[in-house]
Amino acid sequence: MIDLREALRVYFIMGSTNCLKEPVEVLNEAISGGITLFQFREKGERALTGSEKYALAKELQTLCRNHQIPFIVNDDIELAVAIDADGVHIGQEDETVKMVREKIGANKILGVSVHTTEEAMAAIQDGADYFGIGPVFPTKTKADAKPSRGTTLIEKLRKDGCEMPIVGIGGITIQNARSVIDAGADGVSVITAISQAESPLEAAKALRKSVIFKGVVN
Ligand code: 3NM
Repeated sequence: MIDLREALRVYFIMGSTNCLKEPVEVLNEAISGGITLFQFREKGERALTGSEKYALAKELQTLCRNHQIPFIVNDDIELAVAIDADGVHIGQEDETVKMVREKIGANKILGVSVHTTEEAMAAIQDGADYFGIGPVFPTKTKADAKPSRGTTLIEKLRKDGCEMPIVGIGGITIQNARSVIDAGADGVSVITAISQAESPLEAAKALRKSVIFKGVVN
């Protein structure tokens, strides 16, 4: 069994539409730079579908397996089950948490995006393993992202005694990542900070350093 809190530390999300070069190359660099988990999120204009999406998922999953990096699929439960992914991540608009848990079984990781305390409580009841909370900072990557609200919900949940593993998401960069951890998150999830970097390898390295090395408080 993996240590989920550890695996969530440097959480990289990507699909073909986010990449400036070949997705497999970007992910390979990100892994070399020290990401701890990968989510395949094939969305947006010109996103792959059908057999092309399946083939890319398999290729990226193989790369993750070779490096013992957990591989999670965004939204597409059928794909996750078909390729035996390590888990899925869903939003509030997708199938209910309960239904997804039933479909994937007890052993896969189930991440859920939550925006309120109520959503968080319901997700715990229904079998979530971790929360994605965002957007912490403004982001251009998700067209329908809600207004950014900083780390207020992360702080509130921790203050209320919630021990669920949490990752912050949305507009997170090497510069601001530490503030998300300091607010109580276990990790940061990023798309742009790594996938659009000139060097995804150096970006992943720097992000890992800012998240994992403690004591560098400005
Ligand atoms: N979900 P970037 S924000 C996929 O708020 C996603 O739930 C969000 O991309 C949420 O790191 C977001 O480029 C986009 O800002 C994150």
